[in-house]
Amino acid sequence: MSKLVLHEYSPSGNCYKIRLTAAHLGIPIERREYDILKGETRTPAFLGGVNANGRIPVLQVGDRFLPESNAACFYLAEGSALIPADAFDRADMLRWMFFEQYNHEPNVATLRFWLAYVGEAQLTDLQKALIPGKIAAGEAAMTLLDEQLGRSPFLVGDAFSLADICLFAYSHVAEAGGFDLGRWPHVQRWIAAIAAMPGHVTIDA
Ligand SMILES: N[C@@H](CCC(=O)N[C@@H](CS)C(=O)NCC(=O)O)C(=O)O
Repeated sequence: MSKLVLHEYSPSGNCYKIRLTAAHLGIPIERREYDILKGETRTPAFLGGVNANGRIPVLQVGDRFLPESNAACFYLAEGSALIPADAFDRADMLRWMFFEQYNHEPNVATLRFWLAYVGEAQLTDLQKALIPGKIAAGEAAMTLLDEQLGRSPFLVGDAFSLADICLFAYSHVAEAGGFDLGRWPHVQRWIAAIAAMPGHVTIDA
């Protein structure tokens, strides 16, 4: 495999997903830190050379750059047990990863970032106005997760997959965004099970 470099902001759950995937697979990754609060992913050098979309994470594979956290996890896990062999289960795993990006991350992760990293006093009026909707949508996403995890130990049946890694990343730190994990007992059980797995690394490792 070509040399791997993760362009990241280490508190980000999107970046953590990639480190967690790599840790489970025993893949070494070099890390390069950017302070997104200082606009370090918006410089001409970053936009021109790393990601024209101005965001981390970006997984650099040799001299090629792969933005989007879930795509990077998928690249690392190709051919491993983190991706189900069965075609339906594999598509179902992707279903949860798309759900994560559309319903979960824009609410659960954004509230954590706004409240725990930017700070409520620093938010724009527009951001403040968006908070109630994000709370409701984040709670709905966590409830859906909880219902699924009440039916099976992991999101896609009995086997731990990328779907679990990608949804674990922001679910386990959801309280920093104001969500009460006590409302979702199946999610809590799943978080504890993942945190106890061999190969696990924490978000601040
Ligand atoms: N869909 C993208 C989201 C990437 C994203 O929103 N990154 C944030 C940090 S988690 C970022 O780089 N923000 C800095 C900025 O927008 O300037 C992914 O999953 O990788």
